[in-house]
Amino acid sequence: MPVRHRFVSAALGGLILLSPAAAFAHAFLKTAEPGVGAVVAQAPSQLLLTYTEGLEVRFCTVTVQGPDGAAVQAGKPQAVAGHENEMTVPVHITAPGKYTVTWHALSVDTHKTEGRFSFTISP
Ligand SMILES: [Cu+2]
Repeated sequence: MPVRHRFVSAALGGLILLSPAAAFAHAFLKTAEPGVGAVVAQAPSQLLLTYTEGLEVRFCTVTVQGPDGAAVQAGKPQAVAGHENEMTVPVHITAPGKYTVTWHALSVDTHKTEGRFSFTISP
């Protein structure tokens, strides 16, 4: 799928951006740990984000906002060896509450996407 998408992009250039089919080939969030909307008992030491397409991790950014609205200490996204659709982000979470993750991704076909989700650490 990603290979075919790259071929089509190369062939059609910017026109592919206008095609609804292209939307499926961009890097959208597929799953996350902690999960989207999940309530978990244990504060994670890292987030794992899995996308629908391969990522250029060094050009991806992830920020996390804590229950008080303050920024949570989060490290740079890290590539996951052998899983080009995934990245991990070290986080320092010390309190229960609702956390909001905002991500900007650059996929291997150079398309940018962004999104946001929340999870909750139960008291
Ligand atoms: Cu794309």
